[in-house]
Amino acid sequence: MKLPLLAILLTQAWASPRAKRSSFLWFGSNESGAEFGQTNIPGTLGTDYIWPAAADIEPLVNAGMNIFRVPFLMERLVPDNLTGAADETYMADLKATVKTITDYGAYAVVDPHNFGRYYGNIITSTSDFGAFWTTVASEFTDNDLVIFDTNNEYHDMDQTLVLNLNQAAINAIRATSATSQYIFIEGNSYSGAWTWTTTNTNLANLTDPSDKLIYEMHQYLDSDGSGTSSTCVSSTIGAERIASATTWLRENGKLGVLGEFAGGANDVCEEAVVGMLDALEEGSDVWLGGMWWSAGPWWGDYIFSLETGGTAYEYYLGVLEGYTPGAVATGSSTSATATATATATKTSTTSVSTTAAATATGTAAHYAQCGGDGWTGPTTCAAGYTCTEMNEWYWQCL
Ligand SMILES: *[C@@H]1O[C@H](CO)[C@@H](O)[C@H](O)[C@H]1NC(C)=O
Ligand SMILES: *[C@@H]1O[C@H](CO)[C@@H](O)[C@H](O)[C@H]1NC(C)=O
Ligand SMILES: CC(=O)N[C@H]1CO[C@H](CO)[C@@H](O)[C@@H]1O
Repeated sequence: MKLPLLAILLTQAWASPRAKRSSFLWFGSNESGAEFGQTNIPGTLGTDYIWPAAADIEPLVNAGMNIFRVPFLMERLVPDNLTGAADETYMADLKATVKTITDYGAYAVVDPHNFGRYYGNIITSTSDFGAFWTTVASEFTDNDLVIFDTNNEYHDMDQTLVLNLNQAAINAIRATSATSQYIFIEGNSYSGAWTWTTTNTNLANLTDPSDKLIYEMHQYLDSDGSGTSSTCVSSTIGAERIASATTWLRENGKLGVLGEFAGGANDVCEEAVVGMLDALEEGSDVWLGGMWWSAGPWWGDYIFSLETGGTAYEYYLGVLEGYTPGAVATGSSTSATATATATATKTSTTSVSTTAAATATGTAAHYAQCGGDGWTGPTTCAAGYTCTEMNEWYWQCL
């Protein structure tokens, strides 16, 4: 689809190197914990795994983030078999975590972090997979801020099976009354953006009666693209690795989201991350946003931790803030400004309670979202600003 004229004009108006205003619908982070302890299933809450709490999420909401991906394990949710009943405690905790996120007015991505496998075996039964999704989607039918992510990072699987599993999930979700929520599709080969066009082109054939499919791709910037090293290939590798996927989305009339990305805390990676996010924004006719990998309470000194005080929180939060929906930020950030911004955010007195209240009932502030498909927040703008369509998913107060 084409960028509306207004968006083009605004993009140009803001294209000075010193300032930019994000046109993303979504920008946020993964929130890890419930998928931890994969060698101990079901394992014990608090020992093997943990759910992210409001205290983990709130600093990122205050930084402007509005989407959080919640990984969990299918084996813990439906321990007996894919068609079986949910474990009541794990399901209740998943629902509580989702509610914590959506009560902030943010989107919660429900992410079975299973790589297309169940108890280590590739899932081959599309009807069983559909049954699993019936169980999950039935719990979230009345919350428009929930997004269903069919599965994390299919890999080394038959390509037609990946297509069929995704379609079975879509069909099952829509057969419940969950017809208004977005569904995130993932592909084979770890859903990599850089290999999408050589691997996942058949997924263009997926269909959704509600027409709310988003192609979720992942991209890391180390040499093997695995996200296991803090060394990036080059300062331009980010933009390079997503370029062919951008073209694919456009040529096929699809929309995408970068569901996982990260880079190490160093200059080369920072430039590569900024270059990738700028390229995504330039492609915001097809890219709706991104999610950092990852925040969560148990990351410790993990190279990409976006948990308060973590490596990426200190180094990258100031950079990432510039890409939150409606944000106006200086074009370049350093670790020093990131830390300063993070500190200011933490000690801010007008924090989340204000944000949440405004989202539920009040007026939207200058640059805030005020409409678009699936939007349930305020649609009137603060005095002096007009709710303006950026695209069908995103209206904002200008
Ligand atoms: C699946 O698990 C449920 C209990 O959750 C049980 O009632 C059912 O018989 C199981 N089905 C199969 C095929 O094992
Ligand atoms: C989509 O499906 C059609 C009809 O089955 C098929 O001809 C086409 O090759 C498929 N497209 C892709 C990209 O696989
Ligand atoms: C890059 C990265 O951190 N990937 C992680 C994705 O999630 C799984 C499960 O938590 C981890 O095993 C990977 O290391």
